[in-house]
Parts: sequence; C-alpha cells; structure tokens
Amino acid sequence: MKKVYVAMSADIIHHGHINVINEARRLGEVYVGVLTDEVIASYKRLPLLDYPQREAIIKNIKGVKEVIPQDTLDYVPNLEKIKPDYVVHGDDWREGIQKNVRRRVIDTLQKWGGELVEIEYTKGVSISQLDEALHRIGTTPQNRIKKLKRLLELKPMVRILEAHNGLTGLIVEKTKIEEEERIKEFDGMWVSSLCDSTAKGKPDIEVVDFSSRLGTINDILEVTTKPIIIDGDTGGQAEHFVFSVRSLERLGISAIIIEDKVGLKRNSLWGTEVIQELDTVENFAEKISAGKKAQVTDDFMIIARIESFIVGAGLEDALRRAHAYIEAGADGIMIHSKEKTPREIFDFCREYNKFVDAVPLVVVPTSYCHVTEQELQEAGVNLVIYANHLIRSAYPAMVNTARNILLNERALECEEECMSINEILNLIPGGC
Ligand code: SPV
Ligand code: MG
Repeated sequence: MKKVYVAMSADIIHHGHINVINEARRLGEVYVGVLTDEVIASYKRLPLLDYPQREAIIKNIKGVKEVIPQDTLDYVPNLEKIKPDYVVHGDDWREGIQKNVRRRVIDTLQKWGGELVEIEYTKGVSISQLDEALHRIGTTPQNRIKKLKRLLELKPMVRILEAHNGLTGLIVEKTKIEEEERIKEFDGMWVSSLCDSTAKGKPDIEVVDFSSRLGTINDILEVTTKPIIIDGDTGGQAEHFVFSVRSLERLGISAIIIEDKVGLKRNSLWGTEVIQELDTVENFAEKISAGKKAQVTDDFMIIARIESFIVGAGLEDALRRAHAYIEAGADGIMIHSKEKTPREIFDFCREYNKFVDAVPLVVVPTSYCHVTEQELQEAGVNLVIYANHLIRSAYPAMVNTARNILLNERALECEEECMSINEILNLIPGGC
C-alpha cells in the first residue's frame, strides 16, 4: 500500500478538506499532518480549536489512517519521517506565501522518488472570507478573555498596539501584511491612559475617570475580537481596584496593568522632571493580592508594572519589587524605562531570567524605539506594547489638514492627503 501525506491546520473544516482527503485515499493510505497550535499562531491568528480538538476531528474522517502533529510550517521533517509516495495539496499554493514550502516538498520527495499531486482548489471556499464572516459574528467575553494567556503560551513574542476608540481598534484588529511564509498582524490592543486621555483632550493624570475609560473600552469591544489589555494607571485604592477587576473581567478584558506609584499620577515618560513617588512594596503587593482574590475566573491577568527605573531607584529596587509582586500573585511583570537605549531593560532581563518563578515579561519600547522585537525576544521579553503610536501619527496629520484649509481658504490642497469619500463610506460595512 502506498503512503500519502496531507497537511492541514483543520481549524475551519469545509468540503475542500474532504475533497483533498478523498483524492488522497485513491492513491493509498492517508497520513494527515495536523499543524500544531504553535505553528498556526506563528503564521496567522490563533486557531479557534486547539490541537487535541482538531486532531479528534481529522481522526474521525473516513479514510484517514493516521494523524500526526506537524510542528513546523515546513513539511520536510514529517516527510523525512514518513517517506510518503505522494503528497496531496490544492493547486492554490503555487503562488503567494506558500510557494517556497511547495518547492521544498517537491525537492524532498524527489530523494525517494515521491510525487506531489496537486488537485484543483475547491471553488467557492475562501478561508479569508470565512475569517471575515467570523469577525462579523464577533466573539463572547468568555472566548476573548482567554486569548491573551493562550497567545503567551503559544507565541515566543506577543505584539500589542494601542487603540483609543472603535476605529483604531479596527485598525489593530485588521491590519495585516504578508511576508515570506507568514501573515503578520497584531495580537491585541492596549488601551493606554495617555492615549485615552489625549483623545479626550485631557492630561494623563487619572482625571479621566473609570466610567469614562469604560466607555472607550466598550466602543473597542463592540467592533473587535482580539484580546485587550487595559492600562489601569495606579489601580487607585485597593478597595476600589477590586471593583475595576470585576468590571473588566465581566467584559472579557484579558488583563490590566497597574503601576507602583502613588500621589498624583504623572506619565512615566516625564521621568524625574516631575514629582513621581513609588508606592511601598507592601502596599502595592497587597493591591495585587486583593485584585487576584476578587477575580472570578482563572483567565484574567493582573500585570504589575515596575517604575523603579522611571524614578531613578535602580535595578536592585526593580528586582526586589518583581520578586514581591510575583509572590503576591501577579500574572506578569512590566518593566518600564524612558531611556533612549534598552540598556537598563536588558540589565533587568538578565537578572529576571534567573528567577525560578518568573511570569511573562512585558515592555513598552517608546523611548528606546530602535530596539527590535527579535532583540527583545532574545533578552527574554514575552510581550511588547506599542503604546501610543496610532494617536501620535494621527495628530500631526490632522493638524496639517487643518492648517492647509486655513492657508488656502479651501479644501482642494488637502484632498491629496485625505482618503476619498468613497473609501470612507465603504470603510465600515453596513452603512447602506
Ligand atoms: C500609557 O500608554 O498610558 C502608558 C505607557 O502608561 S507610558 O506612556 O510610557 O507611561
Ligand atoms: Mg498610562
């Protein structure tokens, strides 16, 4: 009996998959390589179903002899193991991001005289259309809240961008680029206190109250499905913080980050130019513990943000705080810096990597923006937040347009910088 290999992620099963398996059956015994959760997360969004669920579905399809995990995007390791006589695939991968994967399949099969059999891609099925339909259906708080922990388990680096209203939420949700063999996108949203306040024309001093912050959060929740991390500033009094935790958890927010400062909160990027006072380790640890006790599920994360570098208190202080906050139950640590280089962040990482009880590590590279995700990942960082870039890029564009109209006393000159009326009418579906 000949051996036939078919690889699939099998997340959204449709008749195209059955076609491929049926064609494969005609050629011999069918071995299906099901892509692992890590592999799927590495080249597109999180799978909807986890590996055991997807494996169970494929195992129960008629004609499948065996299911094995495929733990690389590349087929080669599994092909070398199974040495199939045939690989069967739809003919849609000759162009585009999978074309190199295909090339390597052909080259590898050649080693033992195997053959690639391509069948006509099933018409009328488009994974991107199915994805779009799923986006329109939306998500539930229970599903959304879990996504951040899942991402942290599956991806070496989780990438988050700020959103301060529904429109910026949609930009984070939908912006994608195709590169080599993968589709790159953001994993979720950061609702920054700086950007939320700035968008409301207010300073970043906790003057925008929690109810108003919830308004922004709701606008983003309504039109997106990706996980959301909230900038909780200092978290307020521990007695108040527990209510914030419950409200956010109920909405399906995945995490809150609170910073260990007291008094009138000033944005960290002011550094020591303004008065910034650290909370005592004991008080802040108690606030974390109170929050952890208040939450109802295991899914919600409380991430402790250490401001030692911001106030000039140094590495030893930062490490002491990291130990205490983890002991108090923090699900993650954010280490912040306003330096132009990542030097002090890397100093922290070096010591943090020695912790036996380390939790995911978060950074916000605003001032040290030349650092790459790769460098951060190698230093041991698990999650990177681009904290303010959408509002910072939108504001100059809008001021420029306003100035242009004043200057020319008409709108013609700024038209070139604007999206067309047709584009804006069609940007958000459902308008007509
Ligand atoms: C924010 O985005 O509001 C933050 C990060 O808290 S920072 O502005 O760097 O303090
Ligand atoms: Mg903030």
